[in-house]
Amino acid sequence: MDWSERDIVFMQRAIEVAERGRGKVHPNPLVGCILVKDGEIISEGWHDHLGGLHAEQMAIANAEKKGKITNGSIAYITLEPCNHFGRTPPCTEALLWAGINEVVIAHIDPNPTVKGGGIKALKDAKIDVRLGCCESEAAIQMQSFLNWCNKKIPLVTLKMATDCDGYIDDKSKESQRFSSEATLDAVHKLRSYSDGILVGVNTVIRDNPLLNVRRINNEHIKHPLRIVMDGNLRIPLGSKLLNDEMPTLVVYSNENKEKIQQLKRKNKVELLKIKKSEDGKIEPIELLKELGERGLQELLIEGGTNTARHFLESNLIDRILMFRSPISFKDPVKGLTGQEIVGLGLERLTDLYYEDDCLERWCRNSWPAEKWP
Ligand code: AOF
Ligand code: ZN
Repeated sequence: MDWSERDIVFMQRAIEVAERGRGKVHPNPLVGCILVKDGEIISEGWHDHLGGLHAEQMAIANAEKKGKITNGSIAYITLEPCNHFGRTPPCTEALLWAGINEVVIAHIDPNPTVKGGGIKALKDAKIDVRLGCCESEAAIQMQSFLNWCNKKIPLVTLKMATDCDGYIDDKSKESQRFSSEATLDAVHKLRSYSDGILVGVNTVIRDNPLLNVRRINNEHIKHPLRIVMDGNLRIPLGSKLLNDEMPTLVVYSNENKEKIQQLKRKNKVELLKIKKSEDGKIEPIELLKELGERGLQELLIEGGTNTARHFLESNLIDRILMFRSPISFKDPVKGLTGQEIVGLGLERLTDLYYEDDCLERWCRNSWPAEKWP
C-alpha cells in the first residue's frame, strides 16, 4: 500500500507518544494513538503504564476532556486494537463508540487473543482499516514484545563499564565508581527498561550489589527481577540481594542440599535449577527459555566477564553497551576483547557521549529507540 506523507507524519507522531510508556508497560507493548479530524490532530493517547488505559482509550478520553468531537475522525494506532476484555475493555468497542470512521494501523498484534481479531471486528462494523503504515518503525519500537511473542525468550543486552583500554576492574583499589553521573543515570534507565538483571555469582561476592532501579523519578517504576548465575551455589548468605524486600532468583545446576535449605529460608529468594551444558556450566539458552516462560522480554546482563562470555559463546547477545571512561586502571582486570565483540557480527552504531564517558553500541537488529537508554 502507498502511504501519503500525511499518513506517515501522523503515524510517526503516534510512535513518538508511545515511547512515553517505555519501562512502565511490561509485559504489554508500547502503543500510541492519534486522532485526526479535518487533517488536524485533535488528541493523543498512549499506553502509559501497566493497568492504565490502552492508547486508544486515552486518546478518546483526552479528546473528551478537551471538548473535541471524535465522531468522524481517523485513528492512527501503532498496534492493532485489542478486541478482548483484559485489564481494560476492548479498544475496538471504544473506537466504535467514539464514532471513528477510519483506522490506520502500523503493526498487527501477534498476541493470540488479538491477532487479526481487532481488525476483523472493525471491518465487520464497516470501519475502513488500513494496515502497515510505518510498520517497521513500530516493530523496532516494540521489538522485545514481538520477539517474545515469536520466540518466547527475552532479548539480551550486555552492559559493561570499562577504563580507556577496555579493562573492567582495578585490582589495586576497592571497586570504586569511575563512571560519570550521566552514565549512572543511563544505567538506571536501562535497568528500568529491563525485566531482569543478571549477574554472575563472582560479581555478587566481590561487589555485593543491590541491582535495583534508582535515580529515576516516576510513580510507576518497575524493578527488574534480579538473577544470579550461581552454578555451585556459592552466593554468600549475607549478600544484600538475599536480604532485602525485593525478589532474587538464584540459578544453579549442581545440587548442594545444605545451601539449598539455607536459601529456602530467605523470604524473597527463589531457586531455579537449570541443566548443565557439556562444559559443566549452566546452559544459557535453557535459562532464557525459563525466563521467557515467566514473561521476561528484556534481560540485562551487568557482569562479569565470565558470565558475559558464557552468553556470548552461545551467540545469545542481541545488544552491547560499553561505557568507556577516560581513566586508566593501575592493576587492570581484563574484560572481553575487541575481537570477541567484533566476532559476534553485531552492527556497530555511532558512539554517544555521557559526559566524559564514551558509549559504544552494538546491536543485532535495530536499536529500540533513538534515546535508549
Ligand atoms: C491495544 N492498545 O494500548 C495496548 C494493547 O491485559 P491488557 O488488557 O492490558 O491487554 C494486554 C494486551 O493487549 C497486550 O498483550 C497486547 O496484545 C494488547 N495491547 N492493545 O489495543 C494498547 N497496549
Ligand atoms: Zn486495547
